[in-house]
Amino acid sequence: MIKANKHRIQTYIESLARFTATPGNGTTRLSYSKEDAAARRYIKQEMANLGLSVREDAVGNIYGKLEGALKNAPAVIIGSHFDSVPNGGSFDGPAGIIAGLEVAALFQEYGLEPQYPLEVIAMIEEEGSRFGGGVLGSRMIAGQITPADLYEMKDSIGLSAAAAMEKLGFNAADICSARRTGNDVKAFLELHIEQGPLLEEGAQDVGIVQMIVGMTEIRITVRGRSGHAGTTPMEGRADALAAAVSILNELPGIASDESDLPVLTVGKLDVLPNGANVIPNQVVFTVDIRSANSDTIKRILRKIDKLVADAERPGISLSIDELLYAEPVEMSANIQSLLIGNCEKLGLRYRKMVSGAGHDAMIFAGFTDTGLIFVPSKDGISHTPEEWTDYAQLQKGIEVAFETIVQLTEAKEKSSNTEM
Ligand code: HGY
Ligand code: MN
Ligand code: MN
Repeated sequence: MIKANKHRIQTYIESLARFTATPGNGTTRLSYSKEDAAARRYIKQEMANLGLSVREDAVGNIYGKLEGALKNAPAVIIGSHFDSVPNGGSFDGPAGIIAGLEVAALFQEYGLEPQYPLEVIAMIEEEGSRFGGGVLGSRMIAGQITPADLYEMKDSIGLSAAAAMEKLGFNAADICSARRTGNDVKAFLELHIEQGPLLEEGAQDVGIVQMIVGMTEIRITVRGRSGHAGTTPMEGRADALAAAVSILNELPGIASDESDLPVLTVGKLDVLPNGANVIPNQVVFTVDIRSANSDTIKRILRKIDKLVADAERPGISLSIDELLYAEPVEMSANIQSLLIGNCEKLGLRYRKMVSGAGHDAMIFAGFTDTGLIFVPSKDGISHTPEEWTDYAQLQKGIEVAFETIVQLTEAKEKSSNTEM
């Protein structure tokens, strides 16, 4: 059995973790930031060191390709994202990119030639931390985003995604050239940390994801009238925060009233002009809703629409923008069975599971055979600097990914030209 190189895996993870805007306080690596640019240079260099042909698409996704024996054949892609949440961990995203790098390294070390080309991918803006919504790199690959969308998406200082990518030499107008389809992608495999407690609690090595829950992210803007905190009577105020609180108070109950345990999170909230002695004239907050049942999500959205309508009053106006909507999506049964067979072949404990977290895999599943495997997260935590996966565990997950990529690319040993 071919063993992955634990030391190399650890070096990759620790090297990527260096590219953060908050050293000592987790990974903060926003898309198209200077930390992105530094991480990008490192990833491209490591791909080149592995003998992969390296390119970036028009919007900044990075590819490293190992040509296959079959010319112009659809590729098998493995990878994940290299952006992060603010003060996140070292493994969320990078674990999947490093799985791709390590698989490519093993192909080279053991003289394996894929029949179908192998592509390692590192995608931007899966978290949506800079421009909202999320899975943006993969949605651009899937053709779900237009150049106009990229001019409309703004970061916290009002810079558009189009302008931000241009600073790194990418070009929103050329987004169509980033498009991939089932004609040129045979399969996509993502390895990711579980970001939950189940594998650790069950002492399993690998999670085989059957489906990813549906999710939506909306942004609610409440507009009022600012004024002096001391001289404006309470009567007649158009206090945007007071109106927002009337909605915020009701949101948790809307989710808990549902029977199938959806989750609802208000993760971002901005109060403007944010002065202690100024009545707020604008409040903007996000609502992240997830469920395995899309009817539940739609029912919750309707209830929020009503809450927003009821919050209208003199001087107060409200609007809702949808930043992301993704239906629940099944992972490929074929790839699930390959993954299970490889866990059994390697003597690894596994469990089938549902992903409550979103991943680029949910977008690739819309146009190609897609698989997603999890490795355990210590104490089930993620999106914090304390996020951790033992390197021995990451190594096991990568060995399952390696065996599966060998099958998907129909790799053969170069010398004897025999099947693996
Ligand atoms: O939000 C998520 O589920 C993922 O971490 N982007
Ligand atoms: Mn994440
Ligand atoms: Mn992730």
